[in-house]
Amino acid sequence: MKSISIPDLPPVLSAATAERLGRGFTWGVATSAYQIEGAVDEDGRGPSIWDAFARQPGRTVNGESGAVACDHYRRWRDDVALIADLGVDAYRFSIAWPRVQPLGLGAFNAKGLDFYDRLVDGLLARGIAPHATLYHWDLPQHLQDLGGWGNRDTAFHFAHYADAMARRLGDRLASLATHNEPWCTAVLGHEIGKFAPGDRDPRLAAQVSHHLLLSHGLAMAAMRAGATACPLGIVLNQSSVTPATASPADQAAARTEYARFVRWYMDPLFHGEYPQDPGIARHPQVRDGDMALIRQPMDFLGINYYTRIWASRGQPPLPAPAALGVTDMGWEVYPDGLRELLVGLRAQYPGLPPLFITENGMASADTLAGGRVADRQRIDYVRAHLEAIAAARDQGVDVRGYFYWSLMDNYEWDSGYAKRFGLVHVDYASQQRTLKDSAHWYRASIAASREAAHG
Ligand code: IFM
Repeated sequence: MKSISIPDLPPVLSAATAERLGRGFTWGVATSAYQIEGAVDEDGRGPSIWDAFARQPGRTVNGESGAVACDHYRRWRDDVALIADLGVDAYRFSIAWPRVQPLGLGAFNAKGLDFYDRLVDGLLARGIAPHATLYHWDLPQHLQDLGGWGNRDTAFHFAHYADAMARRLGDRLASLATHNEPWCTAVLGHEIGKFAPGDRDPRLAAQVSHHLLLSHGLAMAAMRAGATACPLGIVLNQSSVTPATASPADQAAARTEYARFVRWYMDPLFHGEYPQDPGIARHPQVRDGDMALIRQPMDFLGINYYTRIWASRGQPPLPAPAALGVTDMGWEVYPDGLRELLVGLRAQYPGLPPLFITENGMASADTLAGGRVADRQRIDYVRAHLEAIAAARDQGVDVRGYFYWSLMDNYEWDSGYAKRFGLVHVDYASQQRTLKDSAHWYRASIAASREAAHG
């Protein structure tokens, strides 16, 4: 990768912030399988719910799918070199379940398994720690045909798949997470219909959320029984919640939103029960023993944070004042929400395992001009969120690392390819990768931070 010097690159992360992040802080970048791999019909991969969903008219912008995406399945060697060039410690990726077990049950696919073996070995050969996630939304279509996450059996199939992957890769992984953002699977996929499989059924969504948590518990039990060597955990998307006004009604709305978004997953995982909130009407069917299975010791918790939630009752939430602007997704930039969230979690869940910010980043309408992408807003965004993490650490929160979302521009689900989250720009016609200014800044900041922390 050609390194160019950027004349007016903003100053790197301050030495003071780097010292507060600590010596062993993990610097990483993240992606997921369906968003980058492409090659959906190659080497025996089975169809996933996202292949089917993207084919339905009107579901995604311009009908775009992950069929080609960043062609990472074929270009993975170059992409590993790109990751190494950024100077990060770690890379977070997901395993495509339908690539390694095309039907989601029964036979595994040797070529799919070999792909992840090669990827993990390639990362290790360059000194990059591989952090894998087992489920980042690409359910094998065959399981969907059998009822998907609405069918309790899917949780047991997932545990079997998890156990197989842990046996295959666990000796070389730096961590293994069961799910990425189960709230998105349950709510966006089954209540709002924005994501695959596109259902609009709140009762089903509540049951799906329970089956996802159950599948996490079953998978953890299976992987522990198999003496998996690497740390095990889960990745949740979370936000702080701000009431639109100080009125009791808005305060109550904020409590309900927090219960729906954060506590709905955290309480079962750490307290063994679902939250009771007057604003939550639907509860899933839970069988004896389920909650004990869900509540199991974890070695780490991954948190994905992008923005805060505004809550109000009776009228639509106020538009956020957005002092620091909004991203190309229309999401308010609010770094202090990350600090607030983390400090709250520490108080509410004693015994929390070490935390990693497994995703944080922003989409911007980046353009490549003269070999350069000047994405100053992204640099400001990352810096501010790293400072928020340092502030949370000052308040006693054990945050051990940060993964920028995303390594490179990729398929942003129903938004297609228009939303660019990457540190690296991708020209989809040529598959040319170009480091944005933020990538140069991230690399320089990591180097400076290591020096400061060790100094
Ligand atoms: O691209 C997604 C990712 O797949 C999950 N977390 C949020 C990102 C940005 O929307």
